[in-house]
Amino acid sequence: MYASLPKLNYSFFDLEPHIDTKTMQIHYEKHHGTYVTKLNELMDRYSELSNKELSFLLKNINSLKMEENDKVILRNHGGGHINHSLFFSIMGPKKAVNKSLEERIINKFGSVANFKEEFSSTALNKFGSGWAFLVDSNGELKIYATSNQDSPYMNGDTPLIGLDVWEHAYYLKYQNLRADYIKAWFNVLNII
Ligand code: MN3
Repeated sequence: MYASLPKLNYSFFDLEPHIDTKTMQIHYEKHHGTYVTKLNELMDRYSELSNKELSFLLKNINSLKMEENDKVILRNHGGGHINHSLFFSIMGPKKAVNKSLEERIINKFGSVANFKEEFSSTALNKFGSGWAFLVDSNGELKIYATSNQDSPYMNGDTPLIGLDVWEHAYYLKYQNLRADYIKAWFNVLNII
């Protein structure tokens, strides 16, 4: 099996009241679970690529020896797996601050508050389903949004913080109020 659902370091209810238990459970077991299943089904047919890291496959997606419609599966489900693995790993009920990342953020954006403002605005203004990311782009920090499950690795960048703004990430609790979800999410983002 190429990929597996990474174990969470916390329980589904641990992010209450900011992220509700039901959303966490469905998001992790059903949504992330499906990305893993579909990615594995794909990679079963490309065993010659199964010794490569997923980040490598996404970065080199255009030059892979793979059918075009299978590249779409890799982009959507491989992207889905790698994006959600990051998303679930940077949240938690207790702070576990990454000091070096925080220092880089302050150097780049002036303060953590400034970073949050710019990141929130990017997440809020992403039209439709997608993600807001903080990435390392050749040593420089950048914030941008991607559509669907597109991964920053496809741009040659390394994602450091990712916020899922698909409606499945917040609709049960926040309905159409994406801004409220984004604001609440910073309470459970635990690495800064
Ligand atoms: Mn999601």
